[in-house]
Amino acid sequence: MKEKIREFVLGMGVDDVGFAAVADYHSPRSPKVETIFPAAKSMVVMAYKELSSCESPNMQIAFNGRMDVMEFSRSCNYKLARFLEREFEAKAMTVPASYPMEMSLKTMGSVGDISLRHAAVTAGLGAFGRHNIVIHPKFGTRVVFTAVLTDLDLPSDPPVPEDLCTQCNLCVESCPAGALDEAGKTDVNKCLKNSQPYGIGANIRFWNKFVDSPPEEQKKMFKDENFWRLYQAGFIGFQYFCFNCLKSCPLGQSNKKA
Ligand code: B12
Repeated sequence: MKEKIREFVLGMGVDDVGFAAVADYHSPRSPKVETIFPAAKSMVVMAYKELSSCESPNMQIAFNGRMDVMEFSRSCNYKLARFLEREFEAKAMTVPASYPMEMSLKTMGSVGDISLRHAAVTAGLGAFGRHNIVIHPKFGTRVVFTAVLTDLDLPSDPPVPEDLCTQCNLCVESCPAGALDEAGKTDVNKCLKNSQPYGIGANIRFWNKFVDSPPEEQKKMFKDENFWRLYQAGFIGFQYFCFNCLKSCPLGQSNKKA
């Protein structure tokens, strides 16, 4: 069954796929899988190579590369879930690349319903690096994941045996926010402030200032590029303006065939 699923996933153009038994998935900060899908027994985790767009100093182009992967991955999630339902009469539920996500004050929008990094490690698709993201044995750090939860009883793939991170520290040194200074922990606030400058914090600051400003100042604020960028974020959704920990990692930079 795993081989049939693997063949289907790779046939869609996904770069790699792995299987994680729910019993082997441990992400202490994430919700329990049974609260999402009580009958879930396994996850099919898909890995997508990030485009070279992440190297661009032009942040529209850099983030557009991510939007392409997210759009493609959403369609692969749906196609795989339908394949499992059709071919194996399974129940299947999809896990998004990023959003939607729980937005309570407790988590502040920083905890996904399923931790795709922990799922990917369990599915043998890589190992955590010094940057706290997962390094794939072939695609290095430049990889993102989605998953499909299913009630099919599929055993986990073997874990990646070796430590893939070379501890070169380039990710730590290139983080403009110092968010990776403490090993094993990303400082979420530092990362967010720098990487999503037009997120919820900027929105609150803008509108707070707006309501306290006289009409002439308000007119000026609407002409300011800050407002135009917030406006764009309003219909695009979240946007990353930093890819440094991903693009500085030497692992996965080359697309050349061996
Ligand atoms: C919310 C979120 C964020 C938040 C908060 C991150 C966080 N600390 O969890 C912010 C905005 C800061 C963020 C930033 C980034 N993110 Co993000 N993010 C997510 C999201 C949606 C949820 C993450 C989550 O649930 N975290 C909560 C829990 C699980 O985290 P945790 O228990 O605290 O675990 C942390 C540590 O304990 C540590 N850790 C846990 N176990 C172990 C074991 C070892 C050995 C080590 C060393 C560390 C370690 O790693 C975690 C990171 O802090 C996921 C998608 C998803 N559904 O998983 C993407 C995701 C994690 N993000 C991703 C990416 C690529 C990024 C960025 C590079 C942004 C960008 N420009 O693309 C940066 C990287 C920041 C970094 N170096 O840590 C990818 C990672 C892919 C990969 N190769 O691993 C994911 C999986 C999205 C995807 N679909 O692929 N992200």
